Amino acid sequence: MTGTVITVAPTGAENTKADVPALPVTLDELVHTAKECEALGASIIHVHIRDADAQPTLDQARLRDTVAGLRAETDLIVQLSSGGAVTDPETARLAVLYAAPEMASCTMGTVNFGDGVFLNRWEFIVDLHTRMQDRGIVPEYEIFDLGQLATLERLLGKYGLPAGGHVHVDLVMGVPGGMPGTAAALVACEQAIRNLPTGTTFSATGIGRSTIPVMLASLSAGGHLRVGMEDTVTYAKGQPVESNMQLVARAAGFAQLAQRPPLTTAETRKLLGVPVR
Ligand code: KMH
Ligand code: ZN
Repeated sequence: MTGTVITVAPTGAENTKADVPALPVTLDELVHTAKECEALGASIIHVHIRDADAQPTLDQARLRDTVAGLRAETDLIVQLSSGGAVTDPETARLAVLYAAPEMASCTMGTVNFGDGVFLNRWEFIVDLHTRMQDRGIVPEYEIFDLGQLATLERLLGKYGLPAGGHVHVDLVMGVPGGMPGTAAALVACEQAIRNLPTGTTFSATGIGRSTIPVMLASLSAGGHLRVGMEDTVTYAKGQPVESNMQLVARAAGFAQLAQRPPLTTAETRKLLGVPVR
Protein backbone atom coordinates (compact mmCIF):
# COMPACT_ATOMS: atom_id res chain seq x y z
CA MET A 1 0.00 0.00 0.00
CA THR A 2 1.78 3.12 -1.16
CA GLY A 3 -0.74 5.92 -1.18
CA THR A 4 -3.95 7.12 0.41
CA VAL A 5 -7.38 7.54 -1.09
CA ILE A 6 -8.96 10.65 0.39
CA THR A 7 -12.72 10.90 0.12
CA VAL A 8 -14.41 14.16 0.94
CA ALA A 9 -17.98 14.02 2.28
CA PRO A 10 -18.76 17.72 2.21
CA THR A 11 -22.45 18.05 3.12
CA GLY A 12 -24.30 15.01 4.48
CA ALA A 13 -27.96 15.02 5.40
CA GLU A 14 -27.83 15.75 9.10
CA ASN A 15 -26.28 19.19 9.64
CA THR A 16 -28.36 22.28 8.89
CA LYS A 17 -27.15 25.33 7.01
CA ALA A 18 -28.50 27.46 9.87
CA ASP A 19 -26.29 25.67 12.41
CA VAL A 20 -23.31 25.28 10.06
CA PRO A 21 -23.19 28.24 7.66
CA ALA A 22 -20.03 26.96 5.93
CA LEU A 23 -21.84 23.81 4.77
CA PRO A 24 -21.94 23.63 0.94
CA VAL A 25 -25.59 23.23 -0.06
CA THR A 26 -25.99 24.77 -3.52
CA LEU A 27 -24.54 23.25 -6.68
CA ASP A 28 -22.18 26.21 -7.03
CA GLU A 29 -20.94 25.76 -3.46
CA LEU A 30 -20.55 22.04 -4.00
CA VAL A 31 -18.59 22.41 -7.25
CA HIS A 32 -16.34 25.07 -5.72
CA THR A 33 -15.66 22.78 -2.75
CA ALA A 34 -15.03 19.82 -5.03
CA LYS A 35 -12.46 21.68 -7.15
CA GLU A 36 -10.57 22.95 -4.12
CA CYS A 37 -10.61 19.57 -2.39
CA GLU A 38 -9.37 17.83 -5.54
CA ALA A 39 -6.45 20.26 -5.68
CA LEU A 40 -5.65 19.43 -2.04
CA GLY A 41 -5.60 15.65 -2.58
CA ALA A 42 -9.16 14.32 -2.51
CA SER A 43 -9.98 11.77 -5.22
CA ILE A 44 -13.58 10.80 -4.34
CA ILE A 45 -16.52 13.00 -3.42
CA HIS A 46 -19.37 11.43 -1.42
CA VAL A 47 -22.42 13.50 -2.26
CA HIS A 48 -25.68 14.32 -0.49
CA ILE A 49 -27.66 17.14 -2.05
CA ARG A 50 -29.99 19.82 -0.70
CA ASP A 51 -33.07 21.57 -2.13
CA ALA A 52 -33.65 25.30 -2.57
CA ASP A 53 -34.35 25.56 1.16
CA ALA A 54 -31.10 23.73 2.00
CA GLN A 55 -33.06 20.66 3.13
CA PRO A 56 -31.83 17.15 2.21
CA THR A 57 -33.42 15.85 -0.98
CA LEU A 58 -33.12 12.93 -3.41
CA ASP A 59 -34.75 14.89 -6.24
CA GLN A 60 -33.84 13.20 -9.52
CA ALA A 61 -33.26 16.34 -11.60
CA ARG A 62 -31.02 17.84 -8.94
CA LEU A 63 -29.07 14.59 -8.61
CA ARG A 64 -28.47 14.50 -12.37
CA ASP A 65 -27.44 18.16 -12.47
CA THR A 66 -25.08 17.54 -9.58
CA VAL A 67 -23.40 14.56 -11.25
CA ALA A 68 -23.08 16.55 -14.49
CA GLY A 69 -21.73 19.64 -12.71
CA LEU A 70 -19.11 17.73 -10.75
CA ARG A 71 -18.03 15.73 -13.79
CA ALA A 72 -17.70 18.87 -15.91
CA GLU A 73 -15.55 20.72 -13.39
CA THR A 74 -13.46 17.98 -11.74
CA ASP A 75 -12.01 14.52 -12.28
CA LEU A 76 -13.15 13.42 -8.82
CA ILE A 77 -14.95 10.09 -8.65
CA VAL A 78 -18.56 11.08 -8.04
CA GLN A 79 -20.11 8.86 -5.39
CA LEU A 80 -23.79 9.54 -4.69
CA SER A 81 -25.19 8.61 -1.31
CA SER A 82 -27.93 6.00 -1.53
CA GLY A 83 -28.31 6.40 2.22
CA GLY A 84 -29.91 9.82 2.03
CA ALA A 85 -31.45 10.96 5.30
CA VAL A 86 -32.92 8.56 7.85
CA THR A 87 -36.39 9.66 6.73
CA ASP A 88 -35.91 8.79 3.03
CA PRO A 89 -37.97 5.86 1.70
CA GLU A 90 -36.34 2.87 0.02
CA THR A 91 -37.82 3.68 -3.40
CA ALA A 92 -36.20 7.13 -3.48
CA ARG A 93 -32.91 5.68 -2.28
CA LEU A 94 -32.90 3.06 -5.03
CA ALA A 95 -33.79 5.73 -7.60
CA VAL A 96 -30.51 7.53 -6.82
CA LEU A 97 -28.90 5.00 -9.16
CA TYR A 98 -30.85 6.44 -12.13
CA ALA A 99 -28.66 9.55 -11.88
CA ALA A 100 -25.81 7.35 -13.15
CA PRO A 101 -23.04 8.12 -10.67
CA GLU A 102 -19.70 6.34 -11.03
CA MET A 103 -20.00 5.10 -7.45
CA ALA A 104 -22.75 4.95 -4.85
CA SER A 105 -22.79 4.08 -1.18
CA CYS A 106 -24.42 0.83 -0.10
CA THR A 107 -24.95 0.34 3.64
CA MET A 108 -24.69 -3.17 5.06
CA GLY A 109 -27.31 -3.08 7.79
CA THR A 110 -29.71 -1.23 10.03
CA VAL A 111 -28.25 0.95 12.75
CA ASN A 112 -29.58 3.30 15.38
CA PHE A 113 -28.55 6.73 14.20
CA GLY A 114 -28.73 9.23 17.04
CA ASP A 115 -32.44 9.55 17.74
CA GLY A 116 -33.36 7.99 14.39
CA VAL A 117 -33.02 4.57 12.78
CA PHE A 118 -31.07 4.14 9.55
CA LEU A 119 -33.01 1.25 8.05
CA ASN A 120 -31.26 -1.16 5.69
CA ARG A 121 -33.14 -4.45 5.36
CA TRP A 122 -31.39 -7.46 3.82
CA GLU A 123 -33.72 -7.48 0.80
CA PHE A 124 -33.05 -3.78 0.25
CA ILE A 125 -29.29 -4.32 0.46
CA VAL A 126 -29.54 -7.11 -2.13
CA ASP A 127 -31.61 -4.84 -4.39
CA LEU A 128 -29.05 -2.04 -4.18
CA HIS A 129 -26.09 -4.36 -4.75
CA THR A 130 -27.59 -6.16 -7.75
CA ARG A 131 -28.91 -2.98 -9.37
CA MET A 132 -25.45 -1.45 -9.08
CA GLN A 133 -23.99 -4.57 -10.70
CA ASP A 134 -26.48 -4.24 -13.57
CA ARG A 135 -25.71 -0.55 -14.08
CA GLY A 136 -21.92 -0.75 -13.73
CA ILE A 137 -21.94 1.48 -10.64
CA VAL A 138 -19.10 0.74 -8.23
CA PRO A 139 -20.34 0.48 -4.64
CA GLU A 140 -18.68 1.71 -1.51
CA TYR A 141 -19.97 -0.58 1.23
CA GLU A 142 -20.74 1.51 4.30
CA ILE A 143 -20.10 -0.26 7.59
CA PHE A 144 -21.46 1.19 10.82
CA ASP A 145 -20.87 -1.87 13.01
CA LEU A 146 -18.66 -4.96 13.04
CA GLY A 147 -21.44 -7.43 12.17
CA GLN A 148 -22.14 -5.54 8.95
CA LEU A 149 -18.85 -6.90 7.58
CA ALA A 150 -20.28 -10.41 8.03
CA THR A 151 -23.35 -9.23 6.10
CA LEU A 152 -21.07 -8.03 3.30
CA GLU A 153 -19.32 -11.41 3.24
CA ARG A 154 -22.73 -13.10 2.92
CA LEU A 155 -23.83 -10.66 0.21
CA LEU A 156 -20.74 -11.21 -1.93
CA GLY A 157 -20.93 -14.99 -1.39
CA LYS A 158 -24.53 -15.12 -2.60
CA TYR A 159 -24.61 -12.41 -5.28
CA GLY A 160 -21.03 -12.03 -6.46
CA LEU A 161 -18.51 -9.26 -6.77
CA PRO A 162 -19.53 -5.68 -7.51
CA ALA A 163 -19.09 -3.84 -10.79
CA GLY A 164 -15.37 -3.42 -11.44
CA GLY A 165 -14.58 -6.58 -9.46
CA HIS A 166 -12.96 -4.75 -6.56
CA VAL A 167 -14.42 -4.53 -3.04
CA HIS A 168 -14.08 -1.23 -1.19
CA VAL A 169 -15.45 -0.67 2.29
CA ASP A 170 -15.90 2.53 4.31
CA LEU A 171 -15.95 2.24 8.10
CA VAL A 172 -18.22 4.95 9.49
CA MET A 173 -17.24 5.03 13.15
CA GLY A 174 -18.57 6.91 16.13
CA VAL A 175 -22.22 7.27 15.06
CA PRO A 176 -24.33 7.21 18.24
CA GLY A 177 -25.78 3.72 17.86
CA GLY A 178 -22.92 2.24 15.84
CA MET A 179 -19.39 1.09 16.62
CA PRO A 180 -17.15 3.50 18.52
CA GLY A 181 -14.51 5.57 16.76
CA THR A 182 -11.53 3.89 18.38
CA ALA A 183 -8.33 2.21 17.25
CA ALA A 184 -9.51 -1.04 18.87
CA ALA A 185 -12.76 -1.06 16.87
CA LEU A 186 -10.89 -0.24 13.67
CA VAL A 187 -8.45 -3.11 14.22
CA ALA A 188 -11.38 -5.48 14.84
CA CYS A 189 -12.86 -4.40 11.50
CA GLU A 190 -9.52 -4.73 9.74
CA GLN A 191 -9.32 -8.35 10.98
CA ALA A 192 -12.83 -9.06 9.68
CA ILE A 193 -12.01 -7.46 6.32
CA ARG A 194 -9.44 -10.22 5.87
CA ASN A 195 -12.39 -12.61 5.35
CA LEU A 196 -13.44 -10.57 2.31
CA PRO A 197 -11.96 -11.09 -1.18
CA THR A 198 -8.21 -10.63 -1.48
CA GLY A 199 -7.33 -7.04 -2.22
CA THR A 200 -10.36 -5.54 -0.47
CA THR A 201 -9.57 -1.96 0.52
CA PHE A 202 -11.07 0.12 3.26
CA SER A 203 -11.33 3.72 4.27
CA ALA A 204 -12.50 5.04 7.62
CA THR A 205 -14.10 8.12 9.04
CA GLY A 206 -14.69 9.07 12.64
CA ILE A 207 -17.75 11.14 13.48
CA GLY A 208 -17.21 14.25 15.58
CA ARG A 209 -14.32 14.10 17.97
CA SER A 210 -13.32 10.60 16.84
CA THR A 211 -12.14 12.01 13.51
CA ILE A 212 -8.46 12.25 14.46
CA PRO A 213 -8.08 8.92 16.30
CA VAL A 214 -9.81 7.13 13.44
CA MET A 215 -7.68 8.89 10.83
CA LEU A 216 -4.45 7.93 12.59
CA ALA A 217 -5.63 4.35 13.21
CA SER A 218 -6.69 3.91 9.60
CA LEU A 219 -3.39 5.17 8.21
CA SER A 220 -1.43 2.88 10.50
CA ALA A 221 -3.59 -0.14 9.63
CA GLY A 222 -3.20 0.36 5.87
CA GLY A 223 -6.57 2.02 5.38
CA HIS A 224 -7.69 5.10 3.49
CA LEU A 225 -9.41 8.27 4.73
CA ARG A 226 -12.79 9.93 4.49
CA VAL A 227 -13.18 13.42 5.92
CA GLY A 228 -15.68 16.23 5.55
CA MET A 229 -18.43 18.26 7.12
CA GLU A 230 -20.89 15.37 6.79
CA ASP A 231 -18.94 13.78 9.63
CA THR A 232 -17.12 16.55 11.48
CA VAL A 233 -18.02 20.20 12.04
CA THR A 234 -15.53 20.93 14.83
CA TYR A 235 -11.89 21.24 13.81
CA ALA A 236 -10.55 21.32 17.37
CA LYS A 237 -12.13 21.92 20.76
CA GLY A 238 -14.15 25.15 20.50
CA GLN A 239 -13.10 25.72 16.88
CA PRO A 240 -15.74 25.17 14.19
CA VAL A 241 -14.61 23.76 10.85
CA GLU A 242 -14.14 26.64 8.40
CA SER A 243 -14.45 24.57 5.25
CA ASN A 244 -14.15 21.09 3.85
CA MET A 245 -10.82 22.20 2.40
CA GLN A 246 -9.47 22.60 5.92
CA LEU A 247 -10.35 18.97 6.69
CA VAL A 248 -8.95 17.61 3.41
CA ALA A 249 -5.73 19.60 3.91
CA ARG A 250 -5.32 18.08 7.38
CA ALA A 251 -5.98 14.56 6.07
CA ALA A 252 -3.50 15.06 3.23
CA GLY A 253 -0.92 16.27 5.75
CA PHE A 254 -1.43 13.20 7.94
CA ALA A 255 -1.16 10.97 4.87
CA GLN A 256 2.11 12.65 3.90
CA LEU A 257 3.44 12.19 7.44
CA ALA A 258 2.55 8.50 7.22
CA GLN A 259 4.54 8.39 3.96
CA ARG A 260 1.37 7.38 2.15
CA PRO A 261 0.65 10.51 0.13
CA PRO A 262 -2.77 11.17 -1.41
CA LEU A 263 -3.50 9.15 -4.53
CA THR A 264 -4.50 11.04 -7.64
CA THR A 265 -7.94 10.54 -9.11
CA ALA A 266 -6.40 8.35 -11.83
CA GLU A 267 -4.62 6.19 -9.26
CA THR A 268 -7.79 5.84 -7.19
CA ARG A 269 -9.82 4.89 -10.26
CA LYS A 270 -7.31 2.14 -11.01
CA LEU A 271 -7.27 0.89 -7.41
CA LEU A 272 -11.05 0.74 -7.04
CA GLY A 273 -11.90 -0.44 -10.55
CA VAL A 274 -13.71 2.76 -11.50
CA PRO A 275 -13.37 3.37 -15.26
CA VAL A 276 -11.35 6.30 -16.52
CA ARG A 277 -13.68 8.84 -18.10
N1 KMH B 1 -27.29 10.12 6.38
C1 KMH B 1 -27.23 8.82 6.94
C2 KMH B 1 -28.55 8.40 7.48
C3 KMH B 1 -24.70 7.11 3.17
O1 KMH B 1 -24.50 8.24 2.74
O2 KMH B 1 -24.77 6.13 2.45
C4 KMH B 1 -26.78 7.81 5.97
C5 KMH B 1 -25.50 8.06 5.32
C6 KMH B 1 -24.90 6.89 4.65
O3 KMH B 1 -24.96 9.13 5.29
ZN1 ZN C 1 -23.39 9.93 3.52
